[in-house]
Amino acid sequence: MTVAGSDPALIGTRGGAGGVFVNPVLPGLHPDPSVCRVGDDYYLVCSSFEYFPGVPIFHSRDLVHWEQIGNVLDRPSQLVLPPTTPASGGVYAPTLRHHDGRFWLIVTNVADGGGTLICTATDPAGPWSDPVRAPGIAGIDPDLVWDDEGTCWCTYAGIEQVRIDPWTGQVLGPPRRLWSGAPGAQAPEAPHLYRVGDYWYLMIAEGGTERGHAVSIARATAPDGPYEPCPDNPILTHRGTNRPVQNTGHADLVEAADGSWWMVLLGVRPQGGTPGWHVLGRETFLAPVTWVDGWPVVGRVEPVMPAPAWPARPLPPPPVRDDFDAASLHPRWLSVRSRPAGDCSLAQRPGWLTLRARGASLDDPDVTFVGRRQQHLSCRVRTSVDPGGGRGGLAVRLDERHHYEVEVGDGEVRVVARIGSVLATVATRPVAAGPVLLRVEMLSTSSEEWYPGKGPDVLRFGIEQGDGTVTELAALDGRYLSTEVAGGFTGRVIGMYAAAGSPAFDWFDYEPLDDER
Ligand code: 6LW
Repeated sequence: MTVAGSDPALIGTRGGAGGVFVNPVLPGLHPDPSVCRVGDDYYLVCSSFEYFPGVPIFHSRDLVHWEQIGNVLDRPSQLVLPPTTPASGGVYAPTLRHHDGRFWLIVTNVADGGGTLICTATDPAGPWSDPVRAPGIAGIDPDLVWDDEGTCWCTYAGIEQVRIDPWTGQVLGPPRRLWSGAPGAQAPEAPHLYRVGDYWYLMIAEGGTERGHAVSIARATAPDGPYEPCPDNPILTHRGTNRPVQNTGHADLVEAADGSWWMVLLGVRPQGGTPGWHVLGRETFLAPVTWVDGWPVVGRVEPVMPAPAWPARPLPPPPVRDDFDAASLHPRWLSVRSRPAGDCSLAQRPGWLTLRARGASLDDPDVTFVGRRQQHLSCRVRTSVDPGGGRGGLAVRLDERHHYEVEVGDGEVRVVARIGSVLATVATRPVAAGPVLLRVEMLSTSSEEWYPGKGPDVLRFGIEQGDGTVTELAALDGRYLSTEVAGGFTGRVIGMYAAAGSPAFDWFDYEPLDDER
């Protein structure tokens, strides 16, 4: 399969040689990107919702290839997501900035006991400080910027603004409404404020994060306005088009070391027939920006785009297998809401990941789960699980109400589908005691298979014998694990879970099957 609208000969170059790069630059559930530059290094953060740890942080030397260097909120003193946190609640839309020799991150935790949090670090890989709270910020999507006098301005969804002391979280005056984008447009949000030349630019998202999503901008000669809208707003939207990337919005700007400007933004890749289903969540895309008459101009956001002028800095592909031989989990691994140390152990059985059950299934907001984002439209995931006297397996999760899993326990393997209020065991088969190799393949709909009602992909669940023989147990339509069906702001996360006792996992393979990388 090829990326729609792209030249297959260029696929896989990801910048440099062919003079192009491949979008999304951060595939899978990586929405609401915020980016900053320090010298020749770029850093980027995303929303993380009900998953722990929170706010993944990435490093790049070329804006195209990104390596995860940690998570900003990686310990309970920084982030508590109680079981009352709904799916797609939790951690929304951070802003990352570098000021006066240190990194600053401001973010909203919409969970009970959360609020606006500000953390700081000298090393972006961490440790990050425990957060200070900013109860005077009355909206999501907070941004921080400093003026020449050193005053820090916080601008948030609405669009409102207040001066703030970022060290204490105290606001230093009443909030002021700045500008709300196109009259009548829904959800003016995601503000970022930049000083460029003589102007302050206020860039926002509007129209909602679905197909109507857009980016608009206004400018003023002072950070608190008055703001004059760009005559060409919205400066970016894919609404009403048939382009492969949709929902483009929630953007941030960065000036590269060579003086060129770039936008990072969220977008989705709907698959299948009509109305199109996106299953990987909202992903991070990159687009060049030019300045014309004092306003930024962004073209179409395409799957393959002309690369930046500087040499590409590709990264080695991540290993297919995690053997669970390290002392701690890689930062890419996510748990649902919390990860109590005793419930997730690499030491209990060395070389294995042992999970101790809390909730009895993926329906439970408190389930013990360790997973990673699905990042490719087509991929294969395998794990070897020894259920011991318990129960556990391999799940593809959208939220508590939308998940498929293949589970082992009580002498059998079963495939279970939860779609809203419907719960069905779709296949069962006896298995001997001891480790069982579980697998799921996600296969994206190809253009030959397309018809108007065709789903985005098929999920094939099975078990594998030692000799590689595969027994397929069930093939399920992927549309029910899409954002268009489940609702919310996230995408698929695939992982291991415990439903009873303490199942142990020897390894976990994630193998891309897309041609594009
Ligand atoms: C985020 C808002 C948005 O706070 O979605 O697309 C919300 N934009 O700005 C959650 O990601």
